[in-house]
This record gives sequence, C-alpha cells and structure tokens, in this order.
Amino acid sequence: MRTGFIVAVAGLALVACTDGGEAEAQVAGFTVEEMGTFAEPWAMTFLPNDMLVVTEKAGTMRFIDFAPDTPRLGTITGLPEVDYGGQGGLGDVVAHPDFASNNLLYFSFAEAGQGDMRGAAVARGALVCEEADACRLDDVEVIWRQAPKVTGRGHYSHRIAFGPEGHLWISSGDRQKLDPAQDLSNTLGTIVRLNDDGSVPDGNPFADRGGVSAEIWSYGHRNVLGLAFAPDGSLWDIEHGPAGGDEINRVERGANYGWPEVSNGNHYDGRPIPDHDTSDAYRAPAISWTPVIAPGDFIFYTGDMFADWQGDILAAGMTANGLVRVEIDGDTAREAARYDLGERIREVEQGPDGAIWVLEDADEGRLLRLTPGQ
Ligand SMILES: [Ca+2]
Ligand SMILES: [Ca+2]
Repeated sequence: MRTGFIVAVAGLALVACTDGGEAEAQVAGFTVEEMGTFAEPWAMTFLPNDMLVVTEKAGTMRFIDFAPDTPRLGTITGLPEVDYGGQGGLGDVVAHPDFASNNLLYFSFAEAGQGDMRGAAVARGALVCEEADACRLDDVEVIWRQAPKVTGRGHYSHRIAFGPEGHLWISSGDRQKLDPAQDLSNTLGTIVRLNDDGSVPDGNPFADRGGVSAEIWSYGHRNVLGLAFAPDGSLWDIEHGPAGGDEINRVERGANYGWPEVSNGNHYDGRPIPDHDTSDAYRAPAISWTPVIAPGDFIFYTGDMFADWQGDILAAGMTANGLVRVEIDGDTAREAARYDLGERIREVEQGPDGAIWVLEDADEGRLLRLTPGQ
C-alpha cells in the first residue's frame, strides 16, 4: 500500500505524511486519501510512466511523479497562453496511445481570437522531464481549432479521447449559441474525429461537404464534458442539459443528438423545449437526469479493486456532489448508485491499481484517491 501524503501547492512543497492514517477518512463507503490540492483543477490523466498530470484552469499544468519513494510535485512548462475566464481556460489532457515511445501529450484550452472572439483549441507537445520538479513540452503545435471563434466564454466542452483505432476525438461545445449545433457548416455543438496530427481521416460522415464539416462525426450536442470509450470499443459522451436534461449518449457516426430542437430539459428562463420522445428525427439519450447532476467527466471502470463495477460508468457530478454509477445495457443505461462525497466533483480517473481518483471543482480543489471502505 502506498502511504498517504499531502501535496501543498504553495511553493510546490510535498509533505510526506508519516502517519498515513491522518490523511484518510471513510466517506460514502470509500476509504478516501487526500493526495494534494490544486488551483481550480479541471482534468487529469495517468501516464504509463508513474506520473499523474493535472490541469489547472488558469493555465498551469502540473504533475505528480509517483516513481520516487516520496512522490514529487512539479510544473510542466511550455504551454501557450490560455484565455482564462468564464468556463474557459486550460482544459483536458491525455496521452497519445504510443506515449511510451513518443512522449506526446495532448491538451485543450480556450484560445483568444480577434476582438472578443474565442474558441476551443487542442495542441500537442512532447513531454521532456530532465529535472526533479520541472518538465516541459517541446515542439508544441496547435492541431485543431473550433470553428468559428465566437463571443462568450461558455460551453467550450473540449474533452479529448483516443479511440481503439488511434483516432483523436474532441468534443466541441455549442458555445451557448444553440442553433449552430444543427448547422454542419461549423464545428460548434459537435464531436469531431481526427488523425493524431489533426488531419481528417477517411470515413467521416460529412467529408463530401469539405471544409470543417469533414471533421464532424456527430452533431446536435450542447456541452459535452465527458468522452470515453466503453470496453467494447463504442464511444459514449456525457453532456450538460439546460434546466434539466443532462444526458449520456452512445455516440454514433453521423447521428444528430437534437440540441437545441429537443431536450429533456427546458430553457433556463422556463421556455419549454420539446422532449426527446416527441420526435424520431433525433437520437435520444441512453439516460437523462432532471434535476441535473452537472457532470464534469466520466470513465468506464475496468479495474479489479471494485470488481462488481467493471463495465459501469462512473460520472463525476458537480451538483451531485460526488460520483454517479451508471449501468449500461445495450443502448440504454440506468443509474445504479450515487456516492455523496460532500463536494462538487469535476473529474474522475481510474488509477493504475484500480483505485478511483477524483478532483474537486473548487478554487482549492483536493485530489482524492478512493479505495474500498474498511
Ligand atoms: Ca481525465
Ligand atoms: Ca423539455
């Protein structure tokens, strides 16, 4: 068992906890260890080299290196300037499937344009770690930009996932502009499918329209904050509804998920939106929530530590203040359990040993490691 430890962000000090029990608590049936605190953490990912990378929304990428006896915290430099504000800033981070040989990290961020125009972007760079407490990204290049840039600082989405065949998938939110999600001439309100260098692969459903339409895999999405592949290779998303109507969808080629024409929620000002069951023209969600859970992200759990949950979705809930476990049955899904962690949860990942790691959605958000309760 790894000993519990506390990471202090100020001065990047790492304090080993000699009495591992002090940092542990029993919450919602879990043993919970505090592993650190980060400034507005947004995303994290485990690398194959004993490192965990965490993004902080204002633009800083950090790492914890678990390889040494006393884990080390450090900063990864070399990132572009991010447009921090509203829902925007530094976003997701994932490793290339061949990270062990190419060291490529992919990350998303809100990028400023001309005037007050903004858009999501995805870049990649090679991770170089030559010092104990500092790494850098070399040869950083932006490989994708949401099109077009628009005003406002909401609904970037910008989750990243690599598929089983090595394609790069990016969720591109509707930027709170609504109708563009039904217009295939832009990439707002879509999920795009690319090669790992950002070029368009063969086989996308709207390739014959050319331009950015060729990037689109599915559309009619609102704000997709989770994108993950199930153990069977199928792609799923989790997205925020408006007032009600958070959704999990099985994402299929060329499908239209209906936003803003249909939603199981309504507009914030109370104006109704027809529910999914009023129209066959759009793909309905596998499950939806009213009241909302305000999902931050989700995973398909595949570990041995919680063996009964293998194949289930674990969704991070901000309004839900914890994790929501969802069982999948074909194209439908149902909520199996909810775990109240007492704080808004932004991000969830499965650790290499099957433990569940979460990040709180807060100015000083804790990184927590969840293992079976005692
Ligand atoms: Ca992640
Ligand atoms: Ca409705």
